[in-house]
Amino acid sequence: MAAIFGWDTTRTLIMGVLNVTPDSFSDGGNFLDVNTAVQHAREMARAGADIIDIGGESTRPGATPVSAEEELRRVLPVVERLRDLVVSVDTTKSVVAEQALAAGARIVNDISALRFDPRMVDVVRDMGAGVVLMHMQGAPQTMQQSPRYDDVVAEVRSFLAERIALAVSQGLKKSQIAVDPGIGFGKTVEHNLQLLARLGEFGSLGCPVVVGTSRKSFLGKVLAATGARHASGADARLWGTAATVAWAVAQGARVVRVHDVAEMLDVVRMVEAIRQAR
Ligand code: HH2
Repeated sequence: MAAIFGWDTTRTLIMGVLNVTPDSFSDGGNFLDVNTAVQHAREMARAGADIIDIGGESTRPGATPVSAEEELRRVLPVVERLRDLVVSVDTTKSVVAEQALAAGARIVNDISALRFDPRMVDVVRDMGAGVVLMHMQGAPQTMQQSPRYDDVVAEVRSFLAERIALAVSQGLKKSQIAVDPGIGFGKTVEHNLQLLARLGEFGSLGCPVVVGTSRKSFLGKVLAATGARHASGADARLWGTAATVAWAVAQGARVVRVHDVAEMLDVVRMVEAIRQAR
């Protein structure tokens, strides 16, 4: 049986998104209050989320960076109240990761793949946490200005292979690591589509693949270009998300990071049922 962050499962795991930020692109401002955030996390868990991914800094293109103090102020009180759930902390700062892990989080979701903070690898190793290594070209402030690749799939794949090797050379076990192609992080619509189309090529990295397409802007752009009925509304992002989640699971994604947990759970379980019948 294949392992994800050290736990044995053949199921695809659902990572429910909880942004305790004022400015995240889809749920910004909704969960700044601790009680509201905790309640939403519990609703996602009841709806079927295996992991609750808590972020205190928006990574949307052009977002304002926040200090470690502010990120901790947003994230810690929520993590502390969810000790009974599996929590990942979406951060690039080692001090935030360290304190969140001490407060009960079990996974670090690092969109910089351990690059932005040299101490992050030590924290993950010393605290025995799981870690998601995600690809991003550039930094959130500038990443969408003119993303460029010769072969996006080959370049993202070789970046992730290097980051896995670095992490292992610093003492992490491969079983602690998952990888993520970073949909929307320094990528055009076409780059995102190519990464999804060839997602199966990431399987040979030997780590579970995480995919986050949920409600991202490329969905609306693709649908608008086809003249689809819901192209510019929230529905486009929901049904577009469903299509990409189904595709990603069929191509071997082991974890899907989503906002709409109940809906995407149905999508994931349906794809798994079809796969089992094969
Ligand atoms: N996407 C976002 C944030 N963190 N982490 C991983 N591993 N993969 C992703 O695709 C990913 C991520 C962006 O989405 P969201 O958290 O909804 O928005 P914001 O960054 O504005 O808070």
